[in-house]
Amino acid sequence: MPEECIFCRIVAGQIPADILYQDDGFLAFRDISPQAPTHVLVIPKTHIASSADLTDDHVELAGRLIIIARNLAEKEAIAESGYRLVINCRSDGGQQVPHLHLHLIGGRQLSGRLG
Ligand code: DGP
Repeated sequence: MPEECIFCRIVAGQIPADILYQDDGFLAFRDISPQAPTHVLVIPKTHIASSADLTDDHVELAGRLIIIARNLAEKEAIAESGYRLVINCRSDGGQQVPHLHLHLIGGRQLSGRLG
């Protein structure tokens, strides 16, 4: 675990977070700076810096990430109205925290703009 990684520190329990879900491999918690009524981050517990660092060995991990977000959308009661799943990657993608995370954003009408 990189000592300086904020999300690894949340996984280790060194930084508090509003945790909604966890299992052996994944953690989901509310974003500290929510952009919508529901804004949850789903992360693998293992440190993977970005989606650009995924390999063929991560097919199951990448799939689980989306399924966990899908299940949380049900729990948050936004599945029917809809939501957005976003992965920012590296500098041009606007990634601020270099630990792979999937944003689950919903609970209001989101803009059609992607960038
Ligand atoms: P991104 O730009 O995709 O790297 O988004 C990183 C998100 O992480 C951003 O929406 C704010 C959130 N975030 C940063 N630090 C913390 C933290 O310490 N706790 C929580 N819950 N969220 C954080």
